Amino acid sequence: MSLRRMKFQRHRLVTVFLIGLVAVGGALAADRGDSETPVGKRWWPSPWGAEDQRGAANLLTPKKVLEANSLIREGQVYQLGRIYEQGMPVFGKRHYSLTIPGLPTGSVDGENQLVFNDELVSGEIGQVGTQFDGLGHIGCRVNGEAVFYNGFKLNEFGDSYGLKKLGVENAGPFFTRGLLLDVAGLRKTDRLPIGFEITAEHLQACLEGQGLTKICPGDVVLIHTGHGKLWMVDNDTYNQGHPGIGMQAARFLTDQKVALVGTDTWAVEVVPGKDPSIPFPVHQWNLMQNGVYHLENLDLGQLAVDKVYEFAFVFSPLRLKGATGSPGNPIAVR
Ligand code: UVW
Repeated sequence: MSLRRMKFQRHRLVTVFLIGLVAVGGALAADRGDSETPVGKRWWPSPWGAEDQRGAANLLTPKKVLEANSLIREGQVYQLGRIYEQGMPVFGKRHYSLTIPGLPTGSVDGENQLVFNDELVSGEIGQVGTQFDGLGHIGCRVNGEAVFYNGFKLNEFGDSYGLKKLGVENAGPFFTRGLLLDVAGLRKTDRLPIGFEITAEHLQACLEGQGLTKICPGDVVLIHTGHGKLWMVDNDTYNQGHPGIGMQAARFLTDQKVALVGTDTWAVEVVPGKDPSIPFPVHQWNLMQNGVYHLENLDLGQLAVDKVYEFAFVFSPLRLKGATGSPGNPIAVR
C-alpha cells in the first residue's frame, strides 16, 4: 500500500472513530439527561397542545367506553380499592386519620330528636391508601424551577389552597378497557421479591401467556406483583420497598399509549430502583413527561386468583379542585 493510501485509510479510521465517539457520547448524554433538563430533552408541549392539563386521559374516547362495555359479559364486579383505615401503610411521613367528633356530632331540634354523626378526615387525601396520582403530583427542577407536565411551572400555577393548573379535577372519569398482567403468576410465585424489576419482556410474556392480543391506546394496565399480600399483614415489609416496572418497561407501556398504570404496590415502579442517584424515574417519565396516570396500593389479589385478565375498568377520581391525587375505589367489571 502506498504511503498516501495508508495515510488516507488512517484518516478514515480516525474519522469513523470520532463519529462513533460523538454518537455514543450523545446517547449517554441523553440518557444521563445532560441535555436540556435533568431528565433529557424538554417534554413539552404535550401532544395534546400547549395548554392541555389532561394528558393521557385524552385517549379515553367514547369508542373506548363502548369497547369496555363489550367486555362486560357476566356482570361480576371486583373492588380494587383498599379500605382507608388507621394504621394502613403510608409513604414517608404522610398520615391518615378519621374521627367522629361529638358522638353524636350534632342534633336537629324536633319531636323526633334526630341526631347525626359527621366525620373529620385528615391526611394527604390524594396520596394515602389507594391513590390516583394526578399530573400535579410529580415535577422536576429545571434550572432551579419546578416544572411539571406540559412544562407548567410551579411558581406560576402553585397555590397552597390548591394548584391552579393540573389539579386532579382535570383528569375526568375512566371507563375503558382494563388489562391485568400477572407477573407474579408468570414467575410462579405468590409474591415477587422487593427490588425485582419487571421488564417489557415480562409484560410481553404475560400478554402472550394470558391470551391477550395486545395493549391498545387508552387502555389501563394493572400489574399484579403479589406484594399486596403484605397490606395490613406485615406493613413494615410492605413499606420497605417492592417489585415494579423499571424505565424499560415504562417506555414499553407509553409506546403502547396506555392511559394509566396501576399496581398492588405503593409506587408502581421498582423500589429500590436500579440507580440510587435517580429516585422514582418512572414517576417522572409517566406523569410528568407523558401524562400517564398511576394508581397505587390496589388490591389485585382476587382478579389474579380468578384469572380475570381483560375487563371494563371504571374509576372516577374525586373532583378535588387543585389536588395532586385522589382516593377512591376503582372497579373491574367482567
Ligand atoms: C411519591 O410521591 C414519591 O410517591 P407516590 O406517588 O408513590 O406516593
